[in-house]
Amino acid sequence: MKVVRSDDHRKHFPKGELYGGEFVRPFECPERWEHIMDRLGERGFADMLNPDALDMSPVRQIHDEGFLEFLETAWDKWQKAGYTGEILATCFPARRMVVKKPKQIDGLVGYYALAIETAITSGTWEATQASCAIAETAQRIVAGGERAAFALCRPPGHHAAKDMYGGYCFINNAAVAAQMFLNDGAKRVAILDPDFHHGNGTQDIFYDRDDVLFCSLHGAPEYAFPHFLGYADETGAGKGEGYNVNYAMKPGTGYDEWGAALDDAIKRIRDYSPDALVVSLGVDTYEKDPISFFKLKSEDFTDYGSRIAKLKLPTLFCMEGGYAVKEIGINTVNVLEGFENG
Ligand code: OKP
Ligand code: ZN
Repeated sequence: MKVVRSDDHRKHFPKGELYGGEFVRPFECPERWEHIMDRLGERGFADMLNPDALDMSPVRQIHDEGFLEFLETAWDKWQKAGYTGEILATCFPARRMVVKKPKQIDGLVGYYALAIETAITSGTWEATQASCAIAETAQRIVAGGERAAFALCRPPGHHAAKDMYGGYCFINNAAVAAQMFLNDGAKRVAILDPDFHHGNGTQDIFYDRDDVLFCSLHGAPEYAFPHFLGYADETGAGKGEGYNVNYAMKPGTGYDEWGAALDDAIKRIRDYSPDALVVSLGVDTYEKDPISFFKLKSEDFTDYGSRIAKLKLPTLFCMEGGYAVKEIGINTVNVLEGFENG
């Protein structure tokens, strides 16, 4: 399958992430991308291309205009405020406060952030645009008739909501790609999100819609980031009722239980009979992932790739998380190979 990738991801590399009360080197780091590229090369994925220029029109269908303007101008405003560090939120509209958009940059950051670990730097907006352009280009490849394509997006996207960034995500690449399939004439699109974390952004974007089915397998919010969304009783609203499916699983969940949830999601997707499938491919379900608590082994990734292939749908894989950097390439490419041979 074709791989879309861009060196521009390197423009986003914050020095720090607030984790356990300390500034640590971010888990979401450029070497993740390098390891995936190396493994793709080793396994003969030779058909690699750079993305076309970003088309902002489907991005505007997914995200709020004020939010996009914020992402584009935040670094400038931060500089003008005289700050010398990276942009981090420090204050949020918490319970019983007023959710009105402030004018000053610290206020704006808190208004548009959903978490504090994710820094914005001078190159973040450029890298974010490149990441989304990758998803768009890969979508065009699949819409053009290829069985599948791999969008090696970095930064990831599934935590980015209509008007919020966080969890290392700024623009929701998978959601933009799903919207593009609909724009191209698809009646229905399914998004499967096997990343360890709940795809709160994708859920937010499509919650009241019946043209996108969203199925997420993730660490239960009682125990895992993003902590405040992702319960099983979140099933959609209005005409979207029934088109949001959350499989929230406990610490220590292994492949037997996880695979059973995947099979259920696959059945839901088959019953929905979509015209295309977008996979938010995070491999942080791996047993050695440093920030997650599922227990998948490397061979399980191959197996689940082949189960996804059984849907026989035009399929776009968008890269999301995975922080066991040494094994990220093996696990990611295992899914793609399982799919190709499945
Ligand atoms: C992004 B993606 C754990 C802190 C978690 C944020 C994780 C973002 C994951 N104690 N911090 O879904 O892989
Ligand atoms: Zn994740």
